[in-house]
This record gives sequence, C-alpha cells and structure tokens, in this order.
Amino acid sequence: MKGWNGKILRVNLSNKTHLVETFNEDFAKKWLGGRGFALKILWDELKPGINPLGPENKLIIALGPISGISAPNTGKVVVAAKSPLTGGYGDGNVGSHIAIQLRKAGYDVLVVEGISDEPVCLYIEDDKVNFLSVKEWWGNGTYETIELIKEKFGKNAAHLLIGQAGENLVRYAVIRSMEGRAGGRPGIGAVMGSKKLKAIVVKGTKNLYEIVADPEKMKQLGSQGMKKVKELDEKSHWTEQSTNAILSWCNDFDALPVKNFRKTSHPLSHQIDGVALSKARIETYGCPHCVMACGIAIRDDEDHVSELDYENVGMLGANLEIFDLPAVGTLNYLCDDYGLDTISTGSVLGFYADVIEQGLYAGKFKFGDSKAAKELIKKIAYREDVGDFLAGGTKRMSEKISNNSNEFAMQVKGLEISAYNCKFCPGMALAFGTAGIGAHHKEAWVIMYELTEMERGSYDPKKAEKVIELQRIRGGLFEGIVSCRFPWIEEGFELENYRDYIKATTGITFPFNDFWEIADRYYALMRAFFVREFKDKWVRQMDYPPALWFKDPIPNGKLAGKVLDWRQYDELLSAYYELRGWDDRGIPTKTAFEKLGMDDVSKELSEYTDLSP
Ligand code: PTT
Ligand code: SF4
Repeated sequence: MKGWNGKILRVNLSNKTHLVETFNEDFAKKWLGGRGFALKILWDELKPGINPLGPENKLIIALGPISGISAPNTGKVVVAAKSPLTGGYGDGNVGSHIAIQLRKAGYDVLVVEGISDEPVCLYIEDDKVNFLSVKEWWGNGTYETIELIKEKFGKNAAHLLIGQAGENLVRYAVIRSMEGRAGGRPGIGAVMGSKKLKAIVVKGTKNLYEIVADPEKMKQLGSQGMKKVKELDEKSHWTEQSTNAILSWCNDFDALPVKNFRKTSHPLSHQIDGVALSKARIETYGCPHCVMACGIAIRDDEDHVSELDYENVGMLGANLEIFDLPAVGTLNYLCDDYGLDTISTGSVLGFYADVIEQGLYAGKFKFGDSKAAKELIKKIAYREDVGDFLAGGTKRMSEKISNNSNEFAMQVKGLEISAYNCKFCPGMALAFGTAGIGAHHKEAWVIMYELTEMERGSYDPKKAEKVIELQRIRGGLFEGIVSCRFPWIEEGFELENYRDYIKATTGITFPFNDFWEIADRYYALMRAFFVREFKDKWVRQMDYPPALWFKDPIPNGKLAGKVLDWRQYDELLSAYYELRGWDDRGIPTKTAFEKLGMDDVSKELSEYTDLSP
C-alpha cells in the first residue's frame, strides 16, 4: 500500500503502554483519512453512553494521505473524540507541524486512551513513546507552555497542547498549536485535559516520500501547486484582510451576529472589519507548508500579540457589541492562552448578557463591556464562580435557566453557531442545522452562494442540493485528505489538483464520485453516532436552528421584518433528507447504509432504534 503508512499508534495513559496496529488498503480506500479514520475508530471502539470526560473516551489525532506532504497548505491534522459539549462525534482541524512529524514517525493515526495519574507530555520519537511527567507545566497557559516545549524539545518541535480551560474541563476547550492555531471546537481540548495530557510532541526521521507512490511526480505537482496558489493570492489580494474580509460583507448583507444574534448589522462594524485589521497588522502567521498565510496578528490593548480570524472578531466583537479592535484582540488572546474556543465563548457571553437583560438571570454583565468580558473569560477557564455555569455552554445554561431561554441560546445539537446570522438565509440555516458535529460553518458555507447566486429568501430544494455538495467537498474531501481548504475556496485552486495529489501519493485514481461516496459515509456515520447516543431522544428537531431566527425579525435596515419561516424550513429539511436517503427523522435508511457499504453500522444501529427500510 502506498500513500498511507498503514499504522495506528495506540497509547494508553493509564498503564503507560503503547502498541502499533496496522490497517490495509481496503480500510484506507473506504475511509480515506482524517475525519474518516477518526469516525470509524470511535464508532467501533466507544460504547454508547460513556462519559466523554472519563477514561473510556479516546482522543484521536489523524492524518490524511496528503497531510504533511510538500504541497499547498497541507500542514493540518484532525483532532477528534466523543464531544463533552454535544454528546456526539466531535472534531476539529488544526494547523500543526504534527502533520509532518507524525507521518515521518511512521503513523497515520494516534489514538490516546485511558487517564494518566499525573500531568504528562506524550513524546513520540519514531517508534519510541515517552510519557514525561510535566506536573510543573499544569496550570500554565498555552503561550508559556509552547515556550517550555521549545526549550525542552527544540524550537521546531511539532506539538499540540492545552491551556487551563482544557485542564479544568470546560466543555468548549480547544487544542492549540503554534502561534494562533486552535481546533477541536466541540471540547476536544477538555478530553485531552481529562486524560491529564498537557502536550503531545512528535519527532520523526523517516523520509516523507518513502510511502509516496510516485515521489518525483508528487514533488513536481506539489511545487507547481505552491507556485500557483502564491500567484493566485498575489492577484486576489485575499490575504490582505484574510478571513476578516467577510465581516463588512456580512454587515452589508445583514448577516452579522450582533447582540447575541438579535441584530444583523451595526454602524460601528467598520472599526473591527478587514480594513481595520489589515491596518493594525504587526505580524502574519501561517500553518506549515502554507503559501497564503492567513493569520493576521495585532497588538492588543494589553500589549500581547493576538492573531485574529473572522470568527474570533465576529463572535467576541460584533456579537458582544465590542467594536474596539485591540479590546477584541485581548479577549481573543485570552481565549488562545487559556485554550477556549472563541466562537462558543463569544456565544456564551452573548447569551449571558441577553438573559441578564431579559431579567431571566441575576448578574451584572452587559453587551459592550469588554473589561467585564475579560474577567468572565478568566472565570470560565478556571470555572470560578459564575464561570463554572458558563463553562457548560449555551445549551446547558438555557436548560438551567429555562423560561424559554433555549429560544435564543444560539446552538444546534449543543455546538454554538459560528458568526453567520441566518434570519434571512434559509440555506445557511440548513447548513448549520445539518452539519455533522453541530453548528459549524466548516461543513457547508452555502451563505456565499445564497447571497450572491441564489434568491436569498427562497426555500428552493436546490439549496439543500448545494448544502450536500459543499458538505461533500468541505466536510468530506478536505477533512479526509486533511489539507486546508482555503486555496480552493478563497483562491479558486481547482479540486482536480487534489485528485492528482491523491493519485500521486497513493497510486489510486479516485474519480470524484468516489470522494463524494466517502463523504456521504462520513455524514451517515456522524449521524449514526448521534442517534446511537441519543436513542429515542433523537428527533428531527435536533436539526433545527434556534427559534430566535424564526421569531425575532431583523430589527432595522432594508431587510427589517425578515425572519425564517418554520414550515418552509421544515420542507427544506425534508428535501435534504430525501436527497441523502434518510428517513423523516433524519436517520439513514437501511438502503442508504447498504449503498455506502455500511451494513455493519445499520445492523448495530437497529439495536437502538427502528431503521426504515
Ligand atoms: C475552527 C474555528 C474557526 S474557523 C475559527 S476562526 W475560521 C476560530 N479560531 C479560533 C482561534 O484562532 N483561537 C481559539 N482559541 N478558538 C478558535 N475557535 C474558532 O475555531 C483555522 C483556519 C480557519 S480560520 C478556517 S475558517 C479554516 N478551517 C478549516 C477547516 O475547518 N478544515 C480545513 N480542512 N481547512 C481549514 N482551513 C482554515 O483553517 P475547528 P487553525 Mg481550527 C486562533 O478547528 O475546531 O474546526 O474550529 O484550525 O489551524 O487555527 O486554522 O475564520
Ligand atoms: Fe493555515 Fe490559513 Fe494557510 Fe490555511 S490559509 S494553511 S489556515 S495559514
């Protein structure tokens, strides 16, 4: 087999042992890599109902067949586990040198099991696995820990690590890496913390191209691709503002989250938009092998260097009505240092200010108060006072507050919605509703098409088709090959390039339809995972966005009064299910599973719920 090492390194932190398992080409072709490998392992090995923060959960770090290879933007890894935030399958995509080093160490997947009796750093050097006691690192923020890692292992050591939020089991703690890289929104950092695993460091010495089917071809394609993406970026100037270019666009189209998603634009939004960010830039950060580095860092109001992406600015800025870029920079820096997801943190604080304003909860926090937001972020990371309550995420908070507060807790399946306000975007609302891990824009960013190429307010089933098309590309292909999707989405670097890379690395020609079938397998298995966990509590309504988008119209501007319509959303959801071959509860039918070669999943799921034929 070429393209994959064919090896899974399985490490047990409870008894400090490890073993190496192999997989064959059939497995690799069926699941491709990254998200696919993680999903399949977690489905097969986790008993339903286990505590995501207990010893039975497993932390997966997974590569794809091109991650780490010298080609555009391949320095990415998938991190995954059963999510402590949603209770379903959860994952994230992080830029890290681990993409290169784990491959050079000879593995495609690292599975971490058990719980250590003391804080450890897992240090992998080819076939040597070291469990290093790092009691003195426990309690440190991520920036200090990265410095300690560099001191101990050298300045280029490939790492993944957590901050205090992961240690204290905040349900939306992320895993961090390098300057400004973070991933695993559904609490994968808390899973790492529950295992007392402060950091993972990997060094490998094998030749990266040893497992490549046609090394010369791959090197040639890789360097041509890097040159091409660089040229495309020079023409598009996308990296001048990077992801934050979208902020003024969302504001102009009434799709910006402002004041816990109640408003859709704000007259001060220009103070935190892409132009403002670009002007404030003091440094640029990027992932390994990136030729269009998108991380714009500014000096925040406490003199830290803080890297800001759109989601961070949208959720910690506009959503909290904080239109002061250095102040937003500080909130972002704190989230990075403690290892908190910025999207969920912005949503939790927005919801908290909202329930206080509505008189549903006693507290002093108000929209626009960056000083208080700073204090609250610290309290969340340490679970101090009200921070313990906020650390559960908006769904758990609303369940405790009750009084219909769930209507404006901005989440789907427990995962907080990212920074797109969909009061008048039915297609994007469907994308959030049906994203495999809960409300994440990474799967189907249909809003761009909905606002530019489609009739915006329409519930045309074509929108369901588009959502599936994008889920296949973004949530399937890019999460399976494990490479950054920005060259494709932002610079127009064609998908054919990735098909050619896979051919050169694995020797296998995957027609696009094979990629889409693999992607459909991911979506069927993510859904099966949720259904197996929730059993008879699984209902179609778990694919609904919050009621606010249906009940609370856009307050002002040219779209004043616009809001989503329940009946039509429900019809659009039915169209989506039909296209996927799922029943009207949103569960794949036996036939759909069979078509994807997943009879085993269908059989097991039948133990928990009646499947439609
Ligand atoms: C991603 C989510 C995003 S998506 C952002 S900004 W974005 C937030 N970033 C955070 C951060 O920073 N610090 C922090 N403490 N929390 C954060 N939470 C939020 O996490 C990220 C880039 C970006 S920037 C995006 S869109 C693209 N995402 C990709 C993806 O998902 N898959 C893929 N194949 N390629 C992608 N390329 C782009 O990567 P999650 P990163 Mg992230 C500081 O992981 O859990 O999916 O959440 O990984 O290395 O930081 O790169 O406007
Ligand atoms: Fe990383 Fe941004 Fe480059 Fe993608 S474009 S690889 S997210 S720096």
